[in-house]
Amino acid sequence: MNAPITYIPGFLKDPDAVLNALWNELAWERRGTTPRREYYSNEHPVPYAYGVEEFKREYQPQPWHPVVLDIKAALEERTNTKFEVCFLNGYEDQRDHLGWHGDNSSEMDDARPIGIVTVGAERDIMFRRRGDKESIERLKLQHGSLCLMAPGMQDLWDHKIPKAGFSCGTRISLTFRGYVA
Ligand SMILES: O=C(O)CCC(=O)C(=O)O
Repeated sequence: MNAPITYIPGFLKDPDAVLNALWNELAWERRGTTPRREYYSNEHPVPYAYGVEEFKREYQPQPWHPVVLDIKAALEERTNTKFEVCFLNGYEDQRDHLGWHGDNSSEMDDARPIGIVTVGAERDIMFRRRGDKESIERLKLQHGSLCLMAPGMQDLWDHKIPKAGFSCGTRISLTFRGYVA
């Protein structure tokens, strides 16, 4: 793997409980034709915007779920890094997905890593250097795992969660990011 990531299987102690609590208890939003559910929390009371012009989307911060706060604390201890933002994606089945993008909006701190915690169905994540459509790398994100994307990576690399080529159940990703106030 050339992409600057660190993969840590078994990061969560009880991933089944996390999946059940978050799938059932969060006020998820599924917007229009967006092929997944979304939920955004930020310690700062500011909206998060991404995309441009007619593709621009804005999210108002939602209350922190205690389970998300516990995972945030464990991640901060493990990485010795503070994270102010968690963006959650809920994939209902194999059809839900997320296209190529970098998490490079200006309010997200590129000097800190981004942590993706996964619960539920095992799905692939793909990485490619921006502008290089040939050299795609894939990794399976297992139930309870952590994938750390290195500082600076979002300026050079894109990632995506493709549709799964097999039928599968629900998956949630929790993406922890640093916020530049
Ligand atoms: O679902 C995932 O694992 C990836 C999430 C992601 O790329 C994002 O929230 O920007």
